[in-house]
Amino acid sequence: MDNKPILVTRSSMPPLGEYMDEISDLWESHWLTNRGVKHGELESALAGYFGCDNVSLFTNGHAALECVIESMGLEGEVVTTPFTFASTTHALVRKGLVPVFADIDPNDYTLDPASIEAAITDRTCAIVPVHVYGSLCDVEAIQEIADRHGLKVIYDAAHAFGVTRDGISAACFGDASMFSFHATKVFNTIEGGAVAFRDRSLGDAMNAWKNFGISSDGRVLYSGGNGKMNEFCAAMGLCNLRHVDGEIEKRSRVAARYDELLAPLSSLRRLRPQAGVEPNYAYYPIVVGDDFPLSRDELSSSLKNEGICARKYFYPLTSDFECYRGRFGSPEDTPIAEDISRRVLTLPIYADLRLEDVDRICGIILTAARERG
Ligand code: T4K
Repeated sequence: MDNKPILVTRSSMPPLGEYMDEISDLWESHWLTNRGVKHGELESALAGYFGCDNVSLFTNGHAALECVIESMGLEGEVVTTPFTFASTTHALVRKGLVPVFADIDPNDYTLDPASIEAAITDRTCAIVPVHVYGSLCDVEAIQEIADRHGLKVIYDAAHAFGVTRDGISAACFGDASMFSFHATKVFNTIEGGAVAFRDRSLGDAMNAWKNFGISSDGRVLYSGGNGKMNEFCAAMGLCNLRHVDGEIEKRSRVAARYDELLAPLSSLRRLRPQAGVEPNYAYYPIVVGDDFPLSRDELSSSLKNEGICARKYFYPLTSDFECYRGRFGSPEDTPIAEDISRRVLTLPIYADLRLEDVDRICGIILTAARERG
């Protein structure tokens, strides 16, 4: 067994020949971007995969999130989670909205509906929950709250590609869902993202926004940006989409091995299955309990010393970022999120991670616990 460093994830890539075949016609057409053929094919293929009517592609997930927020014309406060990647909070602030942080559920780390309800004021215009690690939010409770208060729901579904509940894709909940197709995600287009959305008219606004605000009849309607996915990224997506279910299946075997080997360590909390949810095994988070002999940071260092790059996704809370400190409440306002972010470590997981490497990672954790315990 070699002891090469193992990073937290590794991009899935199609066979090289398949990608070469997919891009070869670009050398005929010389059409490289601006809603090309591959772009159209990928939008249709994703709508089919998600089982939803409307999908709009973007250069990346963050641009997609900013665009859908702006296209909905939101103003005021948005109830959201601080337990997320920087992008979620940044998108709200950059669009002139005020994030109001609600707390998370200690079991699946998604927004707690009761905490959402408590954060709503007469200035609230929307809820932006995150399907963290691919765990689905309580979509029914959130929709019920949104309907009662007349709020939009935009899911940050960056982690939730391929996740279904009772056979329904994560893409089908709320008014819109943003997906990231970054290289580190379960499904990637190198860089890329998409919005799946309910109201077809939102598509016209988003299409204009991502092309400098220019509408299909040539009028300039918005001070838009440039968020167009290019043909090489769309081609990567077409190839990766053919393999993504197999990649998720391989990830499930990696997760099952972690589950088996870490089960004796009751002080390391693992993700629990959610009723009716088919997960995508995007991340493998463990939450280090008080009764574990090492702290989260000590465990992270023990792994790093052996070349294993686990990551503290998501620490610190976005409410504790230097650029936001004191502006939108404080981490103490969301004590569960604060506690989890200080204890969580995401272990390496990707489709081609060898089971013997999982054995090695778990061996390091078990040895560290035994030596300290
Ligand atoms: N909302 C949420 C909840 C998100 O998690 C994200 C992105 C977004 C929104 C925004 O979506 P995008 O605009 O990115 O589409 C990474 C990703 O850059 C970021 O996309 C992702 N979330 C975040 C959770 O993770 P870093 O700074 O941790 O990435 P980095 O460069 O350290 O890479 C992590 C590991 O991935 C490396 O150790 C090795 C592997 N890797 C990385 C790259 C760049 C590869 O195997 N291939 C690669 O090309 O942020």
